[in-house]
Amino acid sequence: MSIKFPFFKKRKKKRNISLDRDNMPRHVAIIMDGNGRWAQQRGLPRVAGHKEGMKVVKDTVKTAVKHNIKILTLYTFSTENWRRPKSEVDYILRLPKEFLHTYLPELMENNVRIETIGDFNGLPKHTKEAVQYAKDQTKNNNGLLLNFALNYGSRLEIINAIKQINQDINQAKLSIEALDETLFSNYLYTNNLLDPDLLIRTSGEQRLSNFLLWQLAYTEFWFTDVLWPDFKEEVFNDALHEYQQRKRRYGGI
Ligand code: V0D
Repeated sequence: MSIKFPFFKKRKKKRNISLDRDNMPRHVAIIMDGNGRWAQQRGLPRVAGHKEGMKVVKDTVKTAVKHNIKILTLYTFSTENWRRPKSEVDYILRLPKEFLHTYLPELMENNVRIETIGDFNGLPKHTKEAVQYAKDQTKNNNGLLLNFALNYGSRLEIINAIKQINQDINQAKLSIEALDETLFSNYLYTNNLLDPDLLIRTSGEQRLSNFLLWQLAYTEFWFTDVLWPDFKEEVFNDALHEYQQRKRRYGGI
């Protein structure tokens, strides 16, 4: 017979969710929203939230490595973000260098490869140099692909694909009859990446904000009110658990 001690019971039930290692999403994409709000709630400047969010990026990468996720795509800077106050934009565009200065050795140890999608050439020189260095250093790693969407916008990505396709047709490198979904995908920044299995957006907003419009056609979406700086491992695990539940349900039909 078991005796219960209700007074000793923790009020908050400890989450003990089990994850199926064989049923992980291969590619997870995240819109890391709520950094500015997190800071403002604490009476801190918005940039303090971005800095805290950067640390959470590192923790999230570690969790992804642990779960053997193949690709993690993070929406770090959208083409719309240029409209923010210049001081905030300047601060954000220095974060890659700071991040890599602190964490590149750890990323190397974890066999992480860094890549980017977006208009890389539209970034300031100092940002490009820091990120290019990390790409070069990690190019032979074959663990997690850590894919930063930097100066990324999905509609522009699609328009650029169309322009490139048109050019290839004019130069007789491609015939319009050959154009299908697979071929079109190859003209996007994400060519040779498989589409995301799971999209996460933090901070309560439930929209795509010009992120991976083509690539998310069949992706599971998961939204949380948690602000990005509070996106701890347990929250990520909740998302992965929910993903696995949905997959199981479909599998049953
Ligand atoms: C600010 C929350 C890491 C979102 C995370 C330039 C907004 C912190 C990087 C990073 C940003 C990018 C490339 C790279 C290594 C690190 C980063 C930006 C913003 C935009 F190779 N965090 N982070 N980049 N934030």
